[in-house]
Amino acid sequence: MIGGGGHARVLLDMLKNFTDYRMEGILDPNIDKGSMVDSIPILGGDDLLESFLVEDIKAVFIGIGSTGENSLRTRLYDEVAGMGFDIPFLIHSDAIVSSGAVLSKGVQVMAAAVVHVGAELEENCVINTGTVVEHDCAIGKHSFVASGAILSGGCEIGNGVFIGAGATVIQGVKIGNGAVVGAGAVVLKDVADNVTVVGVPAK
Ligand code: JB2
Repeated sequence: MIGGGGHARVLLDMLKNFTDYRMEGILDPNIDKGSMVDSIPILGGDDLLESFLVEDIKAVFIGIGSTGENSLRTRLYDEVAGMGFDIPFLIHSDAIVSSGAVLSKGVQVMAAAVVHVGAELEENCVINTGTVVEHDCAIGKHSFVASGAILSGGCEIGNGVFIGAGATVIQGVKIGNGAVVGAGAVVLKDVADNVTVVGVPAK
């Protein structure tokens, strides 16, 4: 696990239900080596990744969340993927994901989220707790959809987008690369690249 903060703890909790992985440890340069996070040991910093390549560690999870700024989780994902590790997608056992949705490497779908038919989730995007991704939405790589957001049918969300908790995006809206939607916003119109919108209706 990369990172030992809040998002990582939610992932560790989720992974307890999986029988196909045994969690070896956490890499976090800011937590004392040898200490424990929810019974999982801190092994050290990211410099250890190189040594894992020759051991029998096949899969790495990016346990870095976002509160509006996706650059850390994007950089770490690209580094880990570039080294050749598998970064499997994860679906919480209490999420609902249509068999007609397409999930790429590194995608995380958290508890009580719903992802409907035709949705396409690109690499390393996170669909956080209780979010609804309606039919035929496309979500670009490294984007983070915070808890309780609703993306109505056919929305197109770019790369590296942050959508805040409880935001609503109405059907067919396009949100550009790097845009930020504030918590609770109601987005009725397209949002350009790298623009932040807040409020109801969002501006
Ligand atoms: O370069 C790094 C690095 N930089 C910071 N490599 C590794 N391996 N880890 C790094 N970190 C670590 O990420 C920090 O030392 C820290 O322990 C962790 C981030 O934890 P934090 O709890 O601050 O944020 P988070 O991204 O896990 O969770 C945020 O986003 C979630 C979606 C929080 O605000 C949560 O409340 C929120 N639910």
